[in-house]
Amino acid sequence: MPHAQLTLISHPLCPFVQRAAIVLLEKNVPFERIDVDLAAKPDWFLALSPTGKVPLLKVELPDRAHAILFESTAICEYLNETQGSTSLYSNDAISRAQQRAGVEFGGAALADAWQFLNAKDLVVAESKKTAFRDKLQRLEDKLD
Ligand SMILES: N[C@@H](CCC(=O)N[C@@H](CS)C(=O)NCC(=O)O)C(=O)O
Repeated sequence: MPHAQLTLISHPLCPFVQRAAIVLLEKNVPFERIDVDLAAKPDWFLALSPTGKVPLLKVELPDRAHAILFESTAICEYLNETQGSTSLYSNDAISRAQQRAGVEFGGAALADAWQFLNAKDLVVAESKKTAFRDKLQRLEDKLD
């Protein structure tokens, strides 16, 4: 497969961006990172992002037009499939399903945390805080 040039369009505090960055770093893949001010989204970013959210991954391949990927899970799956020969998922189908469920659960927890931190009113803040705490408790229980 030809070598892709990768650009991660990011925000320094976004946990969903961190997911993609972790996969890139784990796989030792060089990439460029561009941080966007989400409080004043630039026009070029709004033109690229179907949801107005980060992360985006720009994939430039020599033999085709560049692609813009969005949604951290899809970006991580793409990176896992295309970068290096070792998958970050288990070879065992049951474990793999459990890992994917963990990714889904983690996404919901990260969304609660982000919405809590960015809540504009107390009611939302309290409800997101409770939801985030509940999910952390489920993780604690699992660790026990
Ligand atoms: N489901 C998305 C969530 C991404 C997300 O919520 N990103 C936040 C920052 S952490 C964002 O860009 N928010 C900007 C906005 O909602 O306007 C993913 O997994 O990529």
